[in-house]
Formats: sequence, structure tokens, C-alpha cells
Amino acid sequence: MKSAATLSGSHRGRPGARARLWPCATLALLLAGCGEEHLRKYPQTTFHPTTEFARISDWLFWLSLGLGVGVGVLVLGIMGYFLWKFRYHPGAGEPKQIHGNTRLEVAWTLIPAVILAVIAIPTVKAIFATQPDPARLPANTVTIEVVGKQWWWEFRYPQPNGDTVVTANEVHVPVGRTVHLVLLSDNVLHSFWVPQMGGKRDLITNRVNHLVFTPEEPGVYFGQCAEFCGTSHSLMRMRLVAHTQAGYDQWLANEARPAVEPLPGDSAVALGKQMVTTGACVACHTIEGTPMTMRTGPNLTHFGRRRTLAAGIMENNAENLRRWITNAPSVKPGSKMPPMGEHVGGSLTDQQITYIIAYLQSLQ
Ligand SMILES: [Cu+2]
Repeated sequence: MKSAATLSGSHRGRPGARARLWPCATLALLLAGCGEEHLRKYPQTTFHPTTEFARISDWLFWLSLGLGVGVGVLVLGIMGYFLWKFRYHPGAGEPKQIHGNTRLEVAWTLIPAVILAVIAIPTVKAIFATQPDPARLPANTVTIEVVGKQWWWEFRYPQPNGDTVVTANEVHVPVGRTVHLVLLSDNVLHSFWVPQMGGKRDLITNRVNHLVFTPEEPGVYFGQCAEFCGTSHSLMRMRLVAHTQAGYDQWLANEARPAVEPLPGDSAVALGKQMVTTGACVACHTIEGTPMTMRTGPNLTHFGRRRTLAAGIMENNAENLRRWITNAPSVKPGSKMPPMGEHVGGSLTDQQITYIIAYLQSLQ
């Protein structure tokens, strides 16, 4: 960005030089588009592939763009040449007509067919390469069920002992191992998309889809639903957290444990626990280790550890949590979680919400 601005700025008032610098400025912008700055500004970019799946899509994009630019330059060049060559000459009369020239007809039918074939080969190869048979994945593959909800994500980790670790809106994976997502929806169509991990894939009510990729670099990756699924579709976001194997094992071991017990003597947390586990929250949420077992809303067992809340739309902190609990539909229109604050028709006082926040944050 900076170099492009300097280029055009330093030659203000010299139109010829400015015109010549446009291609340089465009190139500088394109290169800037690939840098770390771009990634920071636009974390949902497809231009920083970090899995084999994402690299296949990226390569196809650049190949199609390259061929498209080549064809464009060629066609516009030839057109420009003909416009100049056959420009109006006084007294030249009608030019020679060439309808039905068989050679030309064959040529401009064959050339596009060849170009399409050139694109089709890597495209079909990419389709097969990104749809491996789920039955033939490596033995150490991590399998995670992804359930699309309105408007959040449930992630389920089946464990060898028959238990299932359940979390929401943040999917954790190890690097260097194949990740196999089993995609389902219990309502409408959604589409799982973490651009740096690979292409979109739909979550469909009466069909199981699969998405397979191998994360290579630890980090936090942004994603969101990519299929219109109702009022708050654009607020259905998520984070994919890629850990080292050790970090992943640690995370999973913690998630597999029941909720932490409030410290004796911490009365705010204890009061919050009592309100959450006997009040309205029971109707929709699960907290392992308490009597709460419902799946309408996200599993809250280790809620305090999550970076974000309300499907990735805001940071998980006390202030946002208060906004959410007080009046969720004002943050996420159409949310199934009703307003809970007493001044918006709910039953909780501000003080009670303070206790609930203390308990939810203690769920580490
Ligand atoms: Cu959706």
C-alpha cells in the first residue's frame, strides 16, 4: 500500500509518468495483497493457504486467472490491431466480406474448447484430490462431527472410550494430522468455510458430507457459514484453532473433564452456579458435571476458556456476556435465546446476571 501511494504521489503533475506508473502501482498492490499485513486486515483470506486442500484451490484460482488474463490480452490486442488496421479511409469503399470462412469458424470453436480442456483437467483432478474416501483415511485421523445450528456451530469429538467431547464455535485441531469433519445440520442448509483450510462444504439435513484437510501451522483461523441460513446467517462465525500435538492433547484432556466446581468461599460463583443449574438455562444448555443436559443451545462446560461468544461475533468478556445474557436477540436477531434481563421482559436482575457471569467465566 505504502509503496503504491509513494509511487503515484511523488509524480503528481506529470501525467505521462503517472500513467506509466499505474502498472507498477497495481503490481505493488497485488504483492501487498499477499503479505502479513493483508492477513491481519483480512483474516478470512484464501490467499494464505495452510493445508494441501487450500493450496489446490489457490493454485486453481491463479491458473484460471493467468489463463483468463492471457486470453483477455490476446483478444483485446487483436481487436485493437484490427480497429487500427481497418480504420476509416476516405474513398476506400466496402471492405472484403468473409462470412462463412470455414477455417476461421473451426479455429474459434477449437481454441476455446482447448482452453476449457486445459482448465478442466486440473479442476477435475482437484475435485478428486479434495474428496478422499472417508473409509481410507490414515489411522491417526482426527474425526470431528460438525453440526450446523441457527446460528452457531456444534463440534463433537467422539472419544475411544465411547464418550463425546462437545464444544461450540471453536474447533480445535492438531497440526500434521489429517482432520476429517463429518458435516451435518439439524435445521436448514449451512456451509462450513475456513478459507485458509480449504473450500466450502455444505451441511445438509438429510445427508452427511465430509471435509478432509491437514493443518500445517499452529494458529487461530477465521471462518464462517457460507450458505444463507436465515436472519443471522452473517453472524454465524467460528474460529479454528490449530495446536501442536501436545497443545491439542492438553486442550482435549481439559475439555473431556466435567465442569470445574466453584471454589468454596467464592460466593458469587456459587450463587451463579445455583442460578444457572436450576434456572432457565437448564432448558437449553449442557454443563457436564451438573444436571444440565439439553442440546438446543451451545454446550457450556468449558465456556470460560472460549475466545469468543455468540458464534464468534464478539470477544468473550464480562461486558459482552452481560449484553448477551440480558438481551441476546438485540445482538443476534432471531436468536433462540430469549431476553433474560428484567428490564427487557426477562426475569434476571443485573445483580443476578453478575453472579451468572462469574460462574460462566469460572468454567475453565
Ligand atoms: Cu449457516
